[in-house]
Amino acid sequence: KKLSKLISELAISGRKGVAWLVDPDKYLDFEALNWINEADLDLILFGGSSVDSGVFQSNLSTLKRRFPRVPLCIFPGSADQLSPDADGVLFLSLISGTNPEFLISSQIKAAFKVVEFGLEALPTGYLLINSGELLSVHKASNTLPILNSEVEKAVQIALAGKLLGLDYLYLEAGSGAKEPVSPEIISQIKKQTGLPLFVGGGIRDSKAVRRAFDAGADLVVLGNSIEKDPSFLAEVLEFKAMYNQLLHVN
Ligand code: 1GP
Repeated sequence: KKLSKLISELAISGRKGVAWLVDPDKYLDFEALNWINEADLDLILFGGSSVDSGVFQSNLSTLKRRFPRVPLCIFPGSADQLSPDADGVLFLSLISGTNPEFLISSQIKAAFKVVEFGLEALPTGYLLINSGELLSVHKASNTLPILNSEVEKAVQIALAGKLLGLDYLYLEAGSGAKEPVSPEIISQIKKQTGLPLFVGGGIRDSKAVRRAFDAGADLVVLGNSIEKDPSFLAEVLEFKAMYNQLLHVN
């Protein structure tokens, strides 16, 4: 199934999704994830800020072999992180900053390869928003986050992204953020753009997942918390199933 179809089905139905972010640099402990029912996991995102390309390719193939039925989308930290073995790529533009490298230059570098590999590209506005912490994504991108208190500014950027034709928005607090993107910003951006929203960074318990879902996130992205405790993925998938069920009963 095409990734765009999967995401628009979620956004249109109001059902919520969970995406597991796998860092290509980290050892993948599949034993710890043996119980996962593939059907419950909506999406795997694969990528990171600094990755050796050999490790990237081999871990991606391993992941695809292990979870053949879970859609696998590249979340590229650079133009080198592309592979024909994935189902698609978040074609990100970091619109919360003004670093040309991440606004357009990396995308130019990647363009031929994306087409050659036949990857489905999801045009996605990437916004870094948190409570003022500087995390690895800020250092890597050489941009500052929008603050959780700057609601209007965040909405303005998101709207500009929509007007430019971006189909998806990824609201990112940064991996390991102390505070995730605020519900207020999520809900205002959802209300004023209507675009499907990925929300990630610093989400480490079901309460935070619920807050993001309630505010309007379509897909919550979880990285660190699963790395630390793989059973958290089970917990969240169960929570999501319950949330979706309640949503449809009421
Ligand atoms: C980072 O949004 C993701 O790009 C996930 O962040 O690792 O904090 O879950 P965490």
